[in-house]
Amino acid sequence: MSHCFTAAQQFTPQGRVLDVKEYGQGNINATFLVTLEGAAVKSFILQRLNTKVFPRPELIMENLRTFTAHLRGRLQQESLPPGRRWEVPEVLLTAGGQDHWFDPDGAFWRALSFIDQARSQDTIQDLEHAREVGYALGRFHYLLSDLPPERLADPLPGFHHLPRYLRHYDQVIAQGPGKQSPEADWCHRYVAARRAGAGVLEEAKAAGKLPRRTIHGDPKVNNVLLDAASGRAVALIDLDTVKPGLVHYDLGDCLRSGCNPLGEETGDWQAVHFDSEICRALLRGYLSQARGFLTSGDYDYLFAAIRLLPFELGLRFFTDYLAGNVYFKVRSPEHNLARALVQFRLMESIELQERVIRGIIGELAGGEF
Ligand code: ADP
Ligand code: GN1
Ligand code: MG
Repeated sequence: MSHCFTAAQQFTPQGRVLDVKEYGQGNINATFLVTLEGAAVKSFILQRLNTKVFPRPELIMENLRTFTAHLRGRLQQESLPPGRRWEVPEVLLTAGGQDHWFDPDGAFWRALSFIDQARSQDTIQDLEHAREVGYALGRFHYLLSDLPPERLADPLPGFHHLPRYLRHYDQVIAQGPGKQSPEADWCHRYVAARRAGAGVLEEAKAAGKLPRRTIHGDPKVNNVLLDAASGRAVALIDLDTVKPGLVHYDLGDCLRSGCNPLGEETGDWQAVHFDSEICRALLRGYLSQARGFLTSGDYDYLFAAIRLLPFELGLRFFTDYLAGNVYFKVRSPEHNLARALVQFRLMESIELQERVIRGIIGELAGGEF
C-alpha cells in the first residue's frame, strides 16, 4: 500500500482523497479504488504497474492512447440496441498533464476512469452470462478489427508464444533437479507428453494462414464488466496486453477461463472440467459480433486454440513455480503448482470432449444458432 495515497492525489484535480482501498484479484499489477469527496466524479481506479513484467510501461500508455481513441471514434459511428451501453476506460492525467507518476521508490502509477454501475465475476454464473462474456470479446475485436495491429507497440514480447514458454521451461529445468513431489512429477510427465504439436498456432501464423490482428491478450471472465442491473456486458477492461496477436489467443484464453466452472483458483483440481454448454453459449455471443471478419481458416484453428491455451497457462504457472514464483503473485510457495494442475486438468477434459467441441464449432461456423 505504500505511496498509494500520495499517488492517488496526483490524479485528483478536484476534491479530496477520502479513501484508497485494494481492489480486484489480479495476478500481476496492484489495483486500488480511490474514493473522493467534494468532486463531481466520486471514484477512479489507480494502478501500480508491475515493471518486472512490463519493463516498458510507457509502451502500454502509448497503446492505450492509440486504441482507446480508435474505439471512441468507432463508437461515435455505431449505435447500440436500446438497453445496451459500451464503455471504454479513460486515462486520467496528473496536474502536470502526465499519464503516469513515479513514486519516490521508482514505481509506475497510472489512473483510469471508473466504470460505474458495473460488476465483475470470477466465474460464469449461467449461460446468459457466458453469452455476454463472448459478446464482450467479439465486440472488442469487432471495434478494433480496422485498427492495423502495426500501429501498436509490443509491451510484452513473447506473450502467448507457446514454443518460447517451452524453451523457458527447458532452461529452468536445466538449472538443477528442482522441486520434487508426486504433483510436480505428474506435471513434468504431462508437459513431456504434449509438447509435440504445441507450435501449431505459431506455425500457422508464420505461414500466413492466420492473420495478425489487434487483440486483448487477457480476456478472462473477470475482465468483462457487466451492468449491475441488467447483467449485460458493458466493458472489457485490463487493457495492458492489447497488442498485435492472434484472435485465437483471446478465444482460447476466454474459453479456458469461462468454461471452467470451478475457476482457476480452485483447490480441487481433480474435479476440474470443461463445460461444453458454456463453450457453445460463449462462442454464440462472440460470433454475434465477430462473424463478419473471421475467415474459414480462423475456424479451422479454433479447436487447437481451445486446447492449447490452458496448456500454455498451466506451463507458465508450473515454470514459475519451478523458478521460485518470480512472475505471478502467490499466496503460498505451492500456489503456482496448484494453478498449473487446474489448467492441465482442464486441457485433459477438453481432449476427452474433442468431438463434441469440434461439433459445436462446426455448427456455429455453419451459421446454426
Ligand atoms: P489486474 O491486472 O490486476 O487484473 P484489472 O485492470 O483487471 O487489474 O483491475 C482489477 C479489478 O478492478 C477488475 O476486475 C475490476 O473489478 C476493477 N476495475 C478495473 N478497472 C476498472 C474500471 N475502469 N472501472 C471499474 N472497475 C474496474
Ligand atoms: C495474469 O493480471 P491478470 O491477473 O489479469 C496474466 C494472464 C493470465 C492470468 C491468469 C500479463 O492476468 O496472462 O492468463 O494472470 N497476465 C500477464 O489468471 O501475464
Ligand atoms: Mg484483471
